[in-house]
This record gives sequence, structure tokens and C-alpha cells, in this order.
Amino acid sequence: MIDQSPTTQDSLLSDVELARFERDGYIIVNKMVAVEVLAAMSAYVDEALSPLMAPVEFEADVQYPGAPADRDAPGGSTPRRLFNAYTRDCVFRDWARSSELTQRIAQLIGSKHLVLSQNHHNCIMTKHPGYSSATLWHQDIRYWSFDRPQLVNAWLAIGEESMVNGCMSVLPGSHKLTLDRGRLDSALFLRTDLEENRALLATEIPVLLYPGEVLFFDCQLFHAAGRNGSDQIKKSLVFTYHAADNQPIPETRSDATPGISIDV
Ligand SMILES: O=C(O)CCC(=O)C(=O)O
Repeated sequence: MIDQSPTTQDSLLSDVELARFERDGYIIVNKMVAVEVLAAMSAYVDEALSPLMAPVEFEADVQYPGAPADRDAPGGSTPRRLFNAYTRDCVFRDWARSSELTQRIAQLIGSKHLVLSQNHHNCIMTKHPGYSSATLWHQDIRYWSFDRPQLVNAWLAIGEESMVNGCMSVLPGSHKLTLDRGRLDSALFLRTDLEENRALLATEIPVLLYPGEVLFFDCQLFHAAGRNGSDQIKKSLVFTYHAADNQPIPETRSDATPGISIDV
């Protein structure tokens, strides 16, 4: 096992970082994961892609712009997400439970009693050259069901994330907006055809990440991502956390599998 434990001081966000997260709905923390841990994660992903290890979501399943029409179309068997990252390998579990990560999540959520959701994210995003699709503007919470909309995602760049390989973009401060339903489409994506949304969309900031950097973002933040125009697979690992007293609504997808309790 690779030691992933830093000192306590290294694991804390400064007041400035906390204020930035509150204002913008996201922050980026650099050098959070050692090169050898990233290499182990990347090697796992390569192994899990060939032969493909279930459970998997295919590009053809998401039906996003640029995705193959169905599983039989060219590129139809391109994997988009390797689900159940937490249970796949200890390199992912150790990261998900590391004090480096969970102490920061505890600060952002305001609770030392955390739960890692096994129902949302908990996956490795594999964005392939050739057949990857674009993700439209959305807020994760619109698809989730909890007592309170207070969940934080930790998105780790296993490799570099750039505009070329389809990095994420965010609309800073959009986690605080209350938008009329009409500004979203039938699938709850922000409508890019509306004049009313133009000023908001113009605030877009691409999130460029070096390997080992982590994007922490609020589940209410609008975000989107492009297609992978490089010749390498983009690999990202994403976990979602909530406070233990913020429970999923019974009988919803958010409640399908119990979460993993983590006391910080
Ligand atoms: O396509 C991407 O890289 C972003 C994925 C995303 O935003 C999501 O799964 O919520």
C-alpha cells in the first residue's frame, strides 16, 4: 500500500480558500496526490479498460452531443465511466478516506461526520479520443435527492485536464442562483439558446488541472465539459460527500446503496 497520509496542517484549507469556495462554489488545490499514487491509479484504469471491467457506462448511454447514437454505431462501445470506484481498488479507497482529502471536505461541509455517497459519482471518468461527448451545463443536485442541497464533489485529475482533452468549465457563483424552471431544458440542462442565460454563460471559466490537482465543487455549481480532442484518454476520479445528518430521501436513486461513513 502506498502511504497517502500528509501532516494535519497540510490537510487544512485556509480562510481565504474557504471564502473563495463560499463565493465561487469551487476551489482547486494543487499537488494533493503523489506521482506514484497517480501512476497506480492510471495503471488500474488501463487494466480495467481492457478487458473492460463492469460496471461501466458507455458514451452511447449518455446521449450527450457527440456521443455515438447507440452501442452498435461506430464508437458505440467507448466507455465513459467506470462505476463503483470506491470498491474497485484500495488505491481509490485510500484516497477517498485520506485525511488529506476528508479534512478539507469536512471544512467545506462544516461537519466532521461525513458520508461518501456510493450512488453519485463514485466513478472514474474515462474520456476517450474519437468518440467522447460534451457534457452540457448542469447542477449535479438537480439529479440527486437529499434533505439539504449540501454535498461537495472532489474531482481528482489523474492526468492533465486541458481545453484540448475536454476539461470541465464552471460558472463561478452559480451555486447561489435560483433560476426559473424555464431557463433549463427538459433534461435540466441550462438552455444556451436563451438570451436570458447569455450573461451567465459568459462567466464561464475552464478548469485546467495538472495531474494530482483536485477540483472541489459545490453540488449546486453549474458546470459543463468538452470533448476530448487529444490522442490520449483523459482520466479523472470523482467522489461525492455529504454530512451524516444530511440524509438521502428514502426510495430515491440517492438512497439505492448505503453511503460509507467517515469520521474525520
Ligand atoms: O464530462 C465531464 O467531464 C463532466 C462530467 C460531469 O459534469 C458530471 O458527470 O456531472
